[in-house]
Amino acid sequence: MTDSADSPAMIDIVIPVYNESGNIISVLDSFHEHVKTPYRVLICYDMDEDDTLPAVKNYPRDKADILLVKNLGRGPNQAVISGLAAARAPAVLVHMADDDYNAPLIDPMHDMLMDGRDVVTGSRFVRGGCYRGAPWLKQALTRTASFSLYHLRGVPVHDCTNGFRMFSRRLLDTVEITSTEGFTFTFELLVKADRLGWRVGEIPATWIERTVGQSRFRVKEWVLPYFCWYKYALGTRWLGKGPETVVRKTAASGPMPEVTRIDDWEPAT
Ligand SMILES: Nc1nc2c(ncn2[C@@H]2O[C@H](COP(=O)(O)OP(=O)(O)O)[C@@H](O)[C@H]2O)c(=O)[nH]1
Ligand SMILES: [Mg+2]
Repeated sequence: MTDSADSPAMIDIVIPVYNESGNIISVLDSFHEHVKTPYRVLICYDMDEDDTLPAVKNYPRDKADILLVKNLGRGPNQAVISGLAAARAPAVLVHMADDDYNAPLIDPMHDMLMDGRDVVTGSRFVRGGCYRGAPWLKQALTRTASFSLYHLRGVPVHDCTNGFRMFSRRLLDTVEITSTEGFTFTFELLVKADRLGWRVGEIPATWIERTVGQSRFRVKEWVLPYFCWYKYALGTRWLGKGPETVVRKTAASGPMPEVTRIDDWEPAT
């Protein structure tokens, strides 16, 4: 375990990974090319044998400051939650390992966060955004949920479930995350920030189905956990549920994940 507090990073970029050796280098290159705000990358993996780890170990040290975060549980949601627990920067971005096209948005998202927002979401469903290549059922549910929730005044942004989202330190230090499935952490943090009465913002973003590897998204298994947060969002406006109903983090909240500096990591023998 290493202390992850001694970093000058203004943005900690949390990336859940599952065998992403074919994608991760172009993602790290995209950060190096486009992000001017000091940042650090937290690679959040499940298995010691994950092929992403040797790939990032070989990445030039002068191009990225990288920490490895071992998932406290299993699956992408817990991996991200583990990364959020290890993050220390004032702004924390969740970014997917098959996305090497949104990096130009990171500095503007950081500017929006510093301007007083607690969540800045990439939005696929606004002018300039795009959502391409997902299976039809996932597309239909995602678009319907986002469209209806915006128009029912559930949330003030047009994309409720995008994982590509930046969060403030204040929000991460305040809210207890209870989601366990899919990528519901992102829906939960959005609707809780809104219920707290804190500002959320959006920026047009792109989402394209991966071309390397297979999606691990399980639409039918995860639809109910997503629906819970849909109801929660409606409860804020329509049932008058206020900030006092948002479960707060306590000092004792959650175990800390194992964090390894990339220099200290060795492949399992
Ligand atoms: N740690 C971890 N990361 C995962 C897991 N499944 C997916 N991911 C990561 O989550 C991100 C999005 O996964 P993907 O399968 O592309 O989902 P989709 O974009 O919704 O189709 C990628 O960075 C994956 O590597 C998992 O079981 N554990
Ligand atoms: Mg994907």
